[in-house]
Amino acid sequence: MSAVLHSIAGSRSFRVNWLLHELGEAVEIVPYQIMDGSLQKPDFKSMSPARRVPALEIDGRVLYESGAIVQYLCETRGDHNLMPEVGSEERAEWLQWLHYAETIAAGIQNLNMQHLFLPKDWMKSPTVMGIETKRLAIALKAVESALSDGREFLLVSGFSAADVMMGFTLESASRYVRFDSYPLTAAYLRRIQARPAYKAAQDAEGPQQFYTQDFYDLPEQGA
Ligand SMILES: N[C@@H](CCC(=O)N[C@@H](CS)C(=O)NCC(=O)O)C(=O)O
Repeated sequence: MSAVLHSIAGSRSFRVNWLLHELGEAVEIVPYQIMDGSLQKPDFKSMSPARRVPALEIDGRVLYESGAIVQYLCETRGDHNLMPEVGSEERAEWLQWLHYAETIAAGIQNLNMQHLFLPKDWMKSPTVMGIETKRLAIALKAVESALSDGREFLLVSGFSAADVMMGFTLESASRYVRFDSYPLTAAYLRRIQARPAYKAAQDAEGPQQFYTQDFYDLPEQGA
């Protein structure tokens, strides 16, 4: 039986979708939208207590935290090079990148709320937007710095599931922070977007529907 991924196109569920494609695992995608109330339906709430995607039905269970799902898939699916073994030199670094993707994602989520989801301008805070943009820019420096030794992916040994956690996250970050100051990160993002499994996963979930601009500038202070 194929895995069933409850997903919003262009959201964190893309991590799971992409990893399943990298692993060559069959997946059925059930689409949701962030603002249409579909995440509040009883069937979905019983699978994901925070009412968020991804939720993955797999191996007779439901998992609902993207980093945990990525690690679970790496641990339960054989024949891949997506995870350094426990005790190996790169294991700690891999785990750190896996979870650091959520540090970056949390900043994006705060900016999504301000720029996209608060319906009235008076609800938005230019101060919060400015602070969160700065914090996101600072968090991105770790990625640029890691890539400065010439490595192609987050681990020196090559592509891994840490890149799967980070990849979509950087794509979203580039809507709020200009990557001109992060040239290595921009090139890294292009490398991972060129992977056949990344493209196949995008085709499987369809176009994202909440960003309507490539880049969101900060509002004028006092506007
Ligand atoms: N830490 C969780 C975060 C899940 C999450 O916040 N997902 C977002 C999409 S990227 C969501 O479903 N948001 C819906 C909402 O906040 O109502 C994970 O990585 O799975």
